Amino acid sequence: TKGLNHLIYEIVDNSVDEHLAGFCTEIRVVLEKDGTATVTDNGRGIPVDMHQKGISAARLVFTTLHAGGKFDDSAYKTSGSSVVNALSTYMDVKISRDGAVYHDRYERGVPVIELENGLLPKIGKTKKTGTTINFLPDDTIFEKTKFRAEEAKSRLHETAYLNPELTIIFEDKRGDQTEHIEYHEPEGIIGFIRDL
Ligand code: TSJ
Repeated sequence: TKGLNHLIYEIVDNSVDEHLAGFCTEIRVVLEKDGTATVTDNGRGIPVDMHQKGISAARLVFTTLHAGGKFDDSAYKTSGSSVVNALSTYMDVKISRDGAVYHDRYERGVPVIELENGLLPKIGKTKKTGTTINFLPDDTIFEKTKFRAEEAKSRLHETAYLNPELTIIFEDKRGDQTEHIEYHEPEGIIGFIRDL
């Protein structure tokens, strides 16, 4: 159960990195009725350009295990996402950048979308930028697959204290009515101590 919730934090950490790079002000975490989690940010969007061997950079983020420093191009230092991908029944990816929405999808870590000349297909137009990940933890790997809201809220609140200019929105849609909480802690660690 600890590892299950950790899947969410591994994904969120990438958005926090984008915030620390100066490009993301809001992260949304949704626990969906179907047992999936959705993480959305308003950062630049994972780069989708051709990277190596004719494969989109975004595809490499989700199919390369980075431990050991083999994936040492620091511009693409997304971590954890390939592990979460391998541990998910499916993972759906939408990237908004350069005026388009790009789509990718995996089942137990294996891509199920065909690249078009090495690039992800476009499924729409947008003026926004950002990244959305939706995933279902694999119930053949995890004994229990129900995310724990209280633990997630506590961790996301701590992440907000540590990043005073970031807003983290949490939604739990699994119950009869949606729980909606916004974490924004402009006083940072000072506020954390006060609230303790
Ligand atoms: F990794 C991931 F798939 F899990 C994930 C990454 C999940 C989520 C919700 C967000 C992200 C993510 C990655 N948000 N923002 C970024 N940014 C980049 O990957 C990025 C964008 C631009 C550039 C650049 O040099 O132009 C470089 C990077 C690493």
